[in-house]
Amino acid sequence: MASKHSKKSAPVQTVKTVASQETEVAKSAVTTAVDNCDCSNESDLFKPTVEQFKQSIVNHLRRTIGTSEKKASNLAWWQAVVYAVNELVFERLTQTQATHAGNDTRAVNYLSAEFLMGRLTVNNLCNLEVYNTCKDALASLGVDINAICDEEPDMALGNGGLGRLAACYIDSLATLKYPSIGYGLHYENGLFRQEIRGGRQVERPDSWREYGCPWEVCRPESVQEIPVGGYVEDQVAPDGTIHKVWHPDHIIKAVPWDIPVVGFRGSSVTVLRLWESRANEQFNWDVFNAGGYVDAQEEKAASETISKVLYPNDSTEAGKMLRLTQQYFFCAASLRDILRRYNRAHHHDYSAFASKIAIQLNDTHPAIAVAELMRLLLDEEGLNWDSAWKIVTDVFAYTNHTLLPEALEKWPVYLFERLLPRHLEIIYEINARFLDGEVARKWPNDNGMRAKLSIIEEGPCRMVRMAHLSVIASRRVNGVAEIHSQLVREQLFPEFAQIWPDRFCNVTNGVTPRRWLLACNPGLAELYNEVSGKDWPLHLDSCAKMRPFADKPDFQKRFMDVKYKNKVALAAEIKKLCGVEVDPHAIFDVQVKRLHEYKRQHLNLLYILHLYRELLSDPTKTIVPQVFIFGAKAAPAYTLAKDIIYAINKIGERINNDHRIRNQLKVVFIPNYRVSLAEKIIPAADVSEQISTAGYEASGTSNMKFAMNGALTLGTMDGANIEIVAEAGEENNFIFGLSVQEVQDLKAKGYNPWDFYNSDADLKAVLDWLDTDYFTPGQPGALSSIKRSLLDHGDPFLVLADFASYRDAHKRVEELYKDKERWARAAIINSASMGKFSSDRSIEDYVHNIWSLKSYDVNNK
Ligand code: 26Q
Repeated sequence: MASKHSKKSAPVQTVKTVASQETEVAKSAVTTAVDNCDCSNESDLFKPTVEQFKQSIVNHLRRTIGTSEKKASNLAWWQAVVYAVNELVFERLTQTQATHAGNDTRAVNYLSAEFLMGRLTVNNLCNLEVYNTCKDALASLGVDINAICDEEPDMALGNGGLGRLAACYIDSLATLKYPSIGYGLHYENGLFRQEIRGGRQVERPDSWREYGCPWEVCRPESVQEIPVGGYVEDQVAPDGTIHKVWHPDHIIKAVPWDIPVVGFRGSSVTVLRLWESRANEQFNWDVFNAGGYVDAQEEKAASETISKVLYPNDSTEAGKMLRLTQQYFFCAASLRDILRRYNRAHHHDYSAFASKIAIQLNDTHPAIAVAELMRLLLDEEGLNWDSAWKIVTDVFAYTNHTLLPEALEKWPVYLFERLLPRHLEIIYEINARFLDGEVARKWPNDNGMRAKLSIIEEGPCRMVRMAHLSVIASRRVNGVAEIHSQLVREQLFPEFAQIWPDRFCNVTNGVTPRRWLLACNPGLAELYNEVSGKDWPLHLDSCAKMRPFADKPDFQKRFMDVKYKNKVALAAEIKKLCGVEVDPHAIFDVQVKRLHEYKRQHLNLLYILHLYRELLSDPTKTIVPQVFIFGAKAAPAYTLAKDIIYAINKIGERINNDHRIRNQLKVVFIPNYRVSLAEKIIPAADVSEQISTAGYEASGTSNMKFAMNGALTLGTMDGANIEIVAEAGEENNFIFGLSVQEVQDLKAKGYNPWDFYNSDADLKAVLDWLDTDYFTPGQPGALSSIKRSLLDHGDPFLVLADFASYRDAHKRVEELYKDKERWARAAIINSASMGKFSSDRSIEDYVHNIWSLKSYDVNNK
């Protein structure tokens, strides 16, 4: 497959061209491999034989990378595999783009500051149904596919749920053949790599493309120039009209890198376009000529800083100029790209713009795009305000992902004045028209309401409220689970919902079953192939066909054998990463997610302490062996979250080495939790901990992944947990704790954590334990901050209020686990009931309720 002419690629981070699409091999053969990944001949896509794939890999190894089979490192083998896969992908990409251009299709542009893609190799091989072809090809060369695929760094260009959701949606958009593109930032450093030293989190840079990323292609022909700073001049035209002229003081170059995302069975390819910031040499040249060599270098460094690093917070980073610059930078570049493509067909006639373009704002991070599109239409394209505003409000839609007040983005006005003076004027104008229009009509002369709904928050430091801007400019505003959408409508934006009742809707999140079942759990995928037929990754509802098997002992055994094998594999990984021996027969109880007080990892920890105390107080006591598995990164400045990580590690250390409890309890913290680890952990879980305070977790998405893979949910009635247990049955899961309403009532009444501390001896004992040096010998008080937050600081997330109920739920877990048949039955029913949580269903909801897209079969010729 490799072209005779394919060049040896230059080493690191250089511009790379697409490998030649010329193929040396005939396009006649079909794959010889049969298994769950390479299962169908459904697609019209060319599939190489094992021999052809082998040749392609070897050719790339020799000619693209410049090494030989004898000398090649695992990294080189991996690169060669990627280049071989790319030949299949790029051809499909070209066909997809030609189909869309030929039909002048309407497309969605998904704007997101984060895309947490993880690794792409196994996923792409599975989606192209050539995994086994590749495995056999490599085996015939004496190379193990697992070792090769483990070389791939994660693309960790996101913090957590929101970023991974964007990645799942791109996968579904490609699979469902909807014209679409993802736009984001090409961070040089993704989310930090977490090391644990002495039990504490240490952050290290993650340079995911240190040795180049063979999936991405630079597109120099689509570079954009992005102005920033400066001032606005009012120019009066002869007819008296005022023209706004922005004189920026910097121009930054936006360089696009494309990552093709291939749909299942190669249905179509969607592009993820990530913008890298570079200095504008031309612009700098003037400074240089004026004798400002050092200034020019400084400016170059400043420009290139923009896409250097992903902010590692999953809530807020208040008032950081660089963060606002990042947001503006990628939105401005993306909008120019959108306009350029639109104008190729429409020649600056904007009458069809809103019928061709939908733009989705993934939270408020890209909200500045609203002002930028207005600016482009008004100042550069010469539209009047009303026409421009009509277009904007027809095009944008906004997804809210959080109710936490501190996570609602606000930017100081003074930052806008410095960075985006013209955008600030436009925001003022949008605001004035809104307050004097909709607000004045509904609440005449009500200054309180004006202040409440204004985009500008008044005060000593005036702020721009990005959520208000997003709601006002969007045709749809959606939450990410039923309960969350209800709270968005009723509690976060009630007045906006009064003005525009039809604007608010729900789209419950989903996850791609290709990555989160087919690719990460081949054993279970094989069972689904048998029971549901091989199309289940496209129609996850068909997994319901497994439900009748839930009562059959032989099927239960097969299902639990798959789980057991996955647990054995995870146990080996835990040994490797943590040095802790765990028994795969024990309950694997897992909580993996960002560390946040509202997610309540410390509630889990309090229960572990309680269980440990029980074991110590009665040395003869026998329990079902349990392994508590954690994975979590904390925002680097979030001290309490880091203290909780420290506590998990220190408590784990003590428990794991305490022979008195006879290995009945183990606690492991797996460092550097990320997508590729999730793919190993989730298929091995028995219990999925989803224990946020009700009303705080917008949706959660790992809850869906766990249930799909046959874990039982131990959770609160929060986010998508509610919908998950509605599908899978409360009786097959362990629901506990206060409901959203009860949380609100308790808070309204005045919650006093001391009441719980004083009335529950058990709870008191475990909290007091934290003040001793039992877990941190010689350092009493090293874990006290957790206790303080729960008592002196008011326990804002009601950990103590839910403790007793959580403890009871855990006892139910133990009881059920003793009954192998009933547990197996519940696990099967959970997995078989997750059809709703395929991201394909979510995307269809977006398409029907928000985007109005048509899908297009991609021509293969
Ligand atoms: C904001 C400003 C400055 C710096 C960072 C940020 C920032 C970055 C990331 C704010 C929020 C995030 C991420 C939020 C997030 O991941 N939310 C989660 O979204 C998931 C997908 O909808 C939900 O399932 C989770 O419930 C929600 O917490």
